[in-house]
Amino acid sequence: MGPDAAAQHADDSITTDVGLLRIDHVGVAVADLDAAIEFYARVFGMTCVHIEENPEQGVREAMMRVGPTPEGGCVQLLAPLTPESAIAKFLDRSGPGVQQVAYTVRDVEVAAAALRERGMRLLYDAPRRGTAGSRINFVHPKDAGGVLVELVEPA
Ligand code: V0V
Repeated sequence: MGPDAAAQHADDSITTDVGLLRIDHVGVAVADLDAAIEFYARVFGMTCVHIEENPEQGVREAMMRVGPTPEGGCVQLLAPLTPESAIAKFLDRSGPGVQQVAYTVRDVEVAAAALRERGMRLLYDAPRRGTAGSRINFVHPKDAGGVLVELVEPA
């Protein structure tokens, strides 16, 4: 058994599959949403397929489709709605750039429980509302190698 397999078998009590299906989107913090939409369309040829305000998350966001079909995935542009929002804080600390990596999951509650079982801190006790009626939760970046990981169960 190689080191990877050994690590996998280190705790036989962990049995629940996290249920990742694919990369849902990569989230990028921006100061000006309209300017960022124009930039990603003009420079990379991406198409804006959805714009939404999410007051609970403190964001105005745009989904930019990569490539001609939905299988290409999306970049999510995230602009702060208020100075207290997570995105405003991120911009103050790090400037514009990648703020999160989001995975589509079969069931966000199952995924969260499976990750808690593996010692990860989930930010919410229960899923909250994300883009287009999805249900979302996050793994704290300090538990995931410095990456804010979002779990997305589509509507
Ligand atoms: C903070 N840190 C990060 C980070 N944010 N590291 C990597 N990526 C990030 N995005 C680091 C930071 O540099 C500090 O490192 C440490 O974490 C501070 O931890 P903290 O005091 O808990 O930090 P806060 O108060 O800045 O909060 C960070 C968290 C917050 C992740 C807890 O941003 C949050 O609640 N995020 C989840 C909600 C969210 O991001 N909403 C916007 C997207 P040092 O200095 O200690 O080393 S909304 C969305 O995605 C939607 C609607 C959707 O997809 O549908």
